[in-house]
Amino acid sequence: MAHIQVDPNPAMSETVDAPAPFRPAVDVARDPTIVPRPDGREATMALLYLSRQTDGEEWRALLTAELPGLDFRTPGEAGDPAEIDAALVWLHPLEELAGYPNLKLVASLGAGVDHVIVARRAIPDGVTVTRIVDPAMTEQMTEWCLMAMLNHLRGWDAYRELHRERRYEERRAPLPRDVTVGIAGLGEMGGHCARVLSAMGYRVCGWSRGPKRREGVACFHGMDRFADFLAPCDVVICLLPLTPETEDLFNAERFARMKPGCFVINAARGRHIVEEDLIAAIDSGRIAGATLDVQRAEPMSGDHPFWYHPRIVTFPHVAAFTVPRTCAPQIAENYRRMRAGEPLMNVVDLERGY
Ligand code: NDP
Ligand code: OXD
Repeated sequence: MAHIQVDPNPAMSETVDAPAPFRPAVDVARDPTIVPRPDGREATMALLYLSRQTDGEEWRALLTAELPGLDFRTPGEAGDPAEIDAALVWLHPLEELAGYPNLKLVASLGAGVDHVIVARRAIPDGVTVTRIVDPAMTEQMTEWCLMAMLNHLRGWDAYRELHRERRYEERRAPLPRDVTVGIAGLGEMGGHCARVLSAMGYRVCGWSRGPKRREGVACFHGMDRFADFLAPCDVVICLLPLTPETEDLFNAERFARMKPGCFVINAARGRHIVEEDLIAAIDSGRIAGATLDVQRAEPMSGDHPFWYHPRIVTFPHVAAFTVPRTCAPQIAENYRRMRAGEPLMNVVDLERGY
């Protein structure tokens, strides 16, 4: 999920290097390329905040501190569409972007950009789309995946039950070296998770689109190696972007070929999994259970079977938050670069879809 207004864990600030205050080399309050407005008013360009999740005031404060003179607008302040040259977006209908003739940058406030890609037709040609890449977010994701995996491997639910029943009983847990964890997606999130799990002694394999070499990770790539990647896994963690190739990837056929007793963790997007196939695979005993941070429809309806399944735990898309404090510098820097005509960071390949 993308976005919090209040840092959920202020203690984290000690572990994240504060970037040096950003010094703009261009005056973001004025753009000499802008043609004067017909009414004679001085034209300035503005960054528009479009998110359903927060009112944007925290981003306004952080970004205007980074870029003095920045004209930051929320939808109620949008004004003349010709004055908008950048949009900061999260889970907001993006069709209106088609009406912004001078738009140059669409910055996703999340790491995932499927919410932008679905509205691609509304984004004028030549507009650059960027996403968040932030170590503070990556660390949260690895932490969440570890939590989900260890709860399963070390029998947290079973011990809770025993505790409630005041029963003092041992349950065996496998050694890390005997557990194979498969990570689908070896990018920013998956790559970090693979490194950490490998350092902890797990057997780690990873799957990506193109070939990779990662120390301590058995790397597979391409759709034709997906089954080979899955076959030995005791735990599978999905950290893929949602694209036409990765939608419905985990379906009945794939579950049937997975190692009996495999545990499924999804922290990417709900649409990677055919939900009824997952339930059937768990009910049949093939799959041990699942921890799912994401679902096909969020929030899930009240009668969604996941709520009632004893071997499925859901989370409300909270594995890794976008922390405005750690992400504002990269957004500000990209806005400055865009104004200066310099190459941007964390650019999304719209053809590839991530
Ligand atoms: P990256 O773009 O850095 O990495 C994506 C990885 O997936 C790459 O290794 C890529 O392969 C691989 N991949 C893409 N398509 C395919 C394919 N068809 N077959 C095999 N591998 C493929 O993304 P991030 O790691 O930053 O983020 C991953 C996803 O996590 C996001 O897109 C988002 O949906 C989700 N996310 C969820 C959050 C939450 O709170 N639940 C928070 C943040 C992100 P290659 O390296 O070869 O290109
Ligand atoms: C995010 C995402 O960044 O889910 O939160 O993509």
